[in-house]
Amino acid sequence: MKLTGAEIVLECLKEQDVDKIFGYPGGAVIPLYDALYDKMDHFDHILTAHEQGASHGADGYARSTGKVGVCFATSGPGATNTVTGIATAYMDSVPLVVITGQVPANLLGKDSFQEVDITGITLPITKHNYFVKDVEKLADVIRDAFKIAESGRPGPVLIDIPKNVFLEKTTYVKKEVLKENKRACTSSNKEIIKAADLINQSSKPVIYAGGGIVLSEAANELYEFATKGNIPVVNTLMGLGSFPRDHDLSLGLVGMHGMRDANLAVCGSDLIIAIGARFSDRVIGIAEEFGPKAKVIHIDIDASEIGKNKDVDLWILGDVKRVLADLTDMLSTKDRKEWLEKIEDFKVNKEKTGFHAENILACAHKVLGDETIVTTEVGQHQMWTAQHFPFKNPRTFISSGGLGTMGYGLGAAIGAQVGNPDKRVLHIAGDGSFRMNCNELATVAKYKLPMITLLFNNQTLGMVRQWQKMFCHKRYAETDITQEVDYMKLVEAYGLRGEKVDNLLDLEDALRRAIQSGKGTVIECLLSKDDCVFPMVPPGAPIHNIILE
Ligand SMILES: Cc1ncc(C[n+]2csc(CCOP(=O)(O)OP(=O)(O)O)c2C)c(N)n1
Repeated sequence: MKLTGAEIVLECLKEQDVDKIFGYPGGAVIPLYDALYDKMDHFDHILTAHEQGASHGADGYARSTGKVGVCFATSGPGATNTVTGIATAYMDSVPLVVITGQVPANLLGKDSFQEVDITGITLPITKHNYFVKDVEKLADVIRDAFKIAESGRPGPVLIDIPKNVFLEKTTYVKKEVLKENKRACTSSNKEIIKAADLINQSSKPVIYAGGGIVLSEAANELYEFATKGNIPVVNTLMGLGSFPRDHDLSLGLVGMHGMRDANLAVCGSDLIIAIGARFSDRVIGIAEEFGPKAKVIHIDIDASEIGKNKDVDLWILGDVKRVLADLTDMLSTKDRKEWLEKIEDFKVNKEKTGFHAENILACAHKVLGDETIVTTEVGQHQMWTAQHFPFKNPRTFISSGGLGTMGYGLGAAIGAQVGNPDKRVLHIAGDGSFRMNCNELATVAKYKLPMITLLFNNQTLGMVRQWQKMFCHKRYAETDITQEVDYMKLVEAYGLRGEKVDNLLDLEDALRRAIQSGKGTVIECLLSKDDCVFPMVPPGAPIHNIILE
């Protein structure tokens, strides 16, 4: 069967079981959209307000469903608008396939209208990228791109296709996608036996659980492993939801804004078992003081992470799901009572009163429930959410960890809602982040998405202000964003529901009304600009150096 390049792209997406595409049309991809016009019975195309929103949408879709997110953009500015989304996905190991149009081959290298070297630009922020000059190669490139995006440590792949290649014809032969194992195990049984011995001998072990557990669908295996050995679990930002926060062994977030018991458990432990985590600087502070007396076992699928940020005593390369299952079989059952009691003493139980983030999040959890998918922007609201929303399930906390992208959360929430139409999606935003990409409210309205945004309006770029307060003698340079925008009018202009609240009772009512309405709703919560996120470890300090208030 002879098809155009554009038709081949769509057939190859079908081969991969893709039915949701986030994108935005333009000159170089007009042939692709023209082919899409005939395939609307199969594909749902989500037309965002901006290509950055499309890239974050594909990312939120991927993180919440475990599938590859797909994004289309035109050449030039369309392509460059996806760059932040691609970098965000790259830093957090999210599988994306981004397809960009390029100027026709005869105009390449001439500074043609909307010509930009997007493969050059995205080289350091993609797992791999392709420039397809020959329509004969197109189908296999797309198949390979999906394989690369999903296999091993996932990541974004970009395919740049000149307009003429979309229009040229060649024979297309459908290929079945083999359901092969995407994550191979490369370490031998010897390492796993050694690791089990170390764990069985340890009296003060800690599991340092990262996003690799979520990516490998290994939450059940982690649960079996931790509970059999009675080993406490600390989570990275990306690892939240991989272990139920309401379990006695869960110590929650570790690192710069980690819980006191989580940070002190790591510092006092004799064995750190790092699973699908990368010892990020925001977690470990000073590498040598992250568990100074501890041996370290590192389990990861990506060999390049071993020893990169922290020296380790033993490593196991492979799919954490399989490694954990094997390790659990060799684990002795222990109660580790003394160690767990010691950790209990590290806890701080200080309840906040009033309309504070902690209570707002508790209220949202009470009304919306455990199954809710929560996305955040970047800043104080993000850290409060990570600290206080009791995530129980993997793929329910969606946030830009590695790149820290303000403006990520609304697009990601749209992607999560599109991928999970029957689930509740809650987007938690700071006012600064919200302003960055609130244009995507148009997308929420267009597709009638019932998602709820909690807009934490503290009239400031709170996290930066907090650093200015703590480390710059309260010299608040350019962090005030006081009363400049009437968010309720803005929300109304997009045809969505808006409510403004300043107390917990009204918030609860507003949340219930939002659910009942089934309409996209923004609830603006009025907060004090002086609220700070604690605990906090100063940047560059060891993680036992905890400021509590
Ligand atoms: C795109 C981008 N620009 C700048 C920053 C630096 N930054 C980190 S947090 C923050 C303030 C965020 O303010 P807001 O969204 O209001 O959230 P809050 O901290 O008040 O909860 C800024 C400017 C960033 N992370 N991303």
